[in-house]
Amino acid sequence: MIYNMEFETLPREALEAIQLRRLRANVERIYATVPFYRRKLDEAGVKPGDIQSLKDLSRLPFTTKQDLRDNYPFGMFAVPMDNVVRIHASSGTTGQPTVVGYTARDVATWAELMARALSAGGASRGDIIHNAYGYGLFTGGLGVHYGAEKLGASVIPISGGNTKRQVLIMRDFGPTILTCTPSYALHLAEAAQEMGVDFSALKFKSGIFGAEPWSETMRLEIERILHLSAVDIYGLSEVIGPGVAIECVEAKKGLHIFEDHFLPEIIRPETGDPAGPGETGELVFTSLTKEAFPILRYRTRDISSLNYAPCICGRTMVRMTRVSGRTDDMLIIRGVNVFPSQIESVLMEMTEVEPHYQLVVDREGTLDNLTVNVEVGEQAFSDEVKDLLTLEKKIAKNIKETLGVSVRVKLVEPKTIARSEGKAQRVIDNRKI
Ligand code: DLL
Repeated sequence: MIYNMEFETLPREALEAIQLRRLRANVERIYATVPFYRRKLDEAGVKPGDIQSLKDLSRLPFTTKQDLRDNYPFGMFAVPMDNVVRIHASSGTTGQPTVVGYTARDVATWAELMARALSAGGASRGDIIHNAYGYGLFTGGLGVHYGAEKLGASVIPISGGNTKRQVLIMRDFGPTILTCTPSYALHLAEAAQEMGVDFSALKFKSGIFGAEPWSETMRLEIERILHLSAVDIYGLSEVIGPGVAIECVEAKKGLHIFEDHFLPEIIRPETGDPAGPGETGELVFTSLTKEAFPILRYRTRDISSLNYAPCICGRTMVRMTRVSGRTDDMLIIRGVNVFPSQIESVLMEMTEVEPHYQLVVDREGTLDNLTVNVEVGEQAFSDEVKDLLTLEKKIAKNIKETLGVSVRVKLVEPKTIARSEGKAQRVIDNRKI
């Protein structure tokens, strides 16, 4: 269902008029309030008044993660701390976390966008949402929570972890919508099976999964195992958190971006030039309405493309293709560019393996080697060694044929790859150590 009929179905012309008005006001305000941006705009020789059309967006300088780090923690806030009611931060596995703030109005905007998102994903009043995204500095838990309440659904604020208890609550409370990372969804299903709780007997209709890359074949696998309709939700702390874009449950063909609040672009990552229509490149966002932490042309490093074709669901908002990976996730194995999600696609097409895998990159001399560790079921593992070797060869051959890269494949025992409660760690890079 469309939560905000007026905005989500705006004709493009009307939408662009709103975007331009908001963009101009935003740049004006940012220039006046954030010294960092004022300096950047001055250096680029652009004045807020120069923004006359949406095309002028490309005159503005980019903002990078490094800029956020340089201004750690609150240097890019555009309002006094008195007006900041919430602070979140990205997990920051490498280096400093990036810190973002929200005014009361930002929290309300975010709740509205998450209500739209949950609604697009199949939720409505009367649904019970089992929210297993982590609560805390991570934006997933609280983002979904506020959206669920705004929608009028009942939210179970279970957060991540304590997996067995989650299964009991799913059995007893009868939630109808599951929200968590796709990798945690699989972990929950596995725990349920061990506890004798049958997912097909639970009441889930939809799962709203995101915060990490997952492939189309992984979607099918999750839908089969969890007996629900799985949709992809995208977002990032720097832009607002979850609720930047979501697939509609009707089409599941690309994620509608809430363009009345965020202006998307695709650029060529090497040059920063705008990509052509439909071309795949790096996603860049400019916030249009955020008060505490507005952002201009933020380079997400996420790889996607934009599709302006109409969607069967009736929403007019542009769709981004699922994020296949990040520019900094790309592995270069003997000259071949490889994204973990491409390996995942090949693995998930094979019925012999389980949806649990990890990639290990090692350097031997000057060569980088990729080892794909993937689990097989109990049955396969008890087969003869020669059968396992044959399967390893078959997987390596499929990867070679699809991606053009030679990898080592190692079948591992069931449940030996670490399960995640949040974002899965798919790649172990031993080259950095
Ligand atoms: O992961 C926000 C979020 C929470 C999104 C819950 C969806 C659901 P960060 O921790 O700042 O925010 O991480 C943002 O995660 O730049 C992408 O690289 C990745 N990411 C998020 N959603 C998806 C997705 C949250 N659906 C970073 N597919 C982003 C692929 C995703 N990658």
